Amino acid sequence: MRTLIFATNNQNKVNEIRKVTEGKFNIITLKEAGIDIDIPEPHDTLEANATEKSTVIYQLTKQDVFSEDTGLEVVALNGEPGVKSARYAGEGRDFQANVDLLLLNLDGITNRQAQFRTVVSLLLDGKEYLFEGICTGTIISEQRGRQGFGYDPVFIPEGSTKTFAEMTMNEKNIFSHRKKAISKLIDFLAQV
Ligand code: ITT
Repeated sequence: MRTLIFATNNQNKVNEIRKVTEGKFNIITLKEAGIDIDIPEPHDTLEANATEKSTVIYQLTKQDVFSEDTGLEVVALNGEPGVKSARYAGEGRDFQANVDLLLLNLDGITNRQAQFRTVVSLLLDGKEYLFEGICTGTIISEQRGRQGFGYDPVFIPEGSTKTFAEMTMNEKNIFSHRKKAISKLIDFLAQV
């Protein structure tokens, strides 16, 4: 089975992706590879940041690697927090502070449409391939549920009445942006 390094420091992402890649390919996390690095995300698109993360780790290891960058794009906020999702309320990358700021900025706004968008960057033998996954839904005005991470307690995907934070990981993966992008990666790897 093929082995890829997953260039992330977010253990929640690792857990979700391992659920769907089991038996398809092996994932080595940065921690497992002994790499302790805060990968920069300096760009203004998800695509460029995903490329940055996989490229930094490829240059270090010369091994096949993938990364992903995800943003929550809210229609009434002109696509924000978007690429700034992790640091919306500041450099502390505090999930709760980010959610609080989002709810504050949406206070009194009736259009609650939003989407999560994930861009996966795969570097295979040094060549890059990008895969996208989108999950549309709405932002509610209270927080519900304790599973998941980030903006999960305020996001209800289209087709559900539960927030992502009220779902098990398997349920979230029925709808998830990340699952959709990774499924495309899995299909691609099955062909090469
Ligand atoms: P790496 O860059 O190390 O992979 P990160 O947490 O910095 O991890 P991102 O730059 O992709 O990852 O951050 C996007 C932020 O968007 C993340 O910190 C969460 O707040 C939020 N986010 C991403 N995926 C999410 C999901 O599935 N559910 C809820 N919030 C999510």
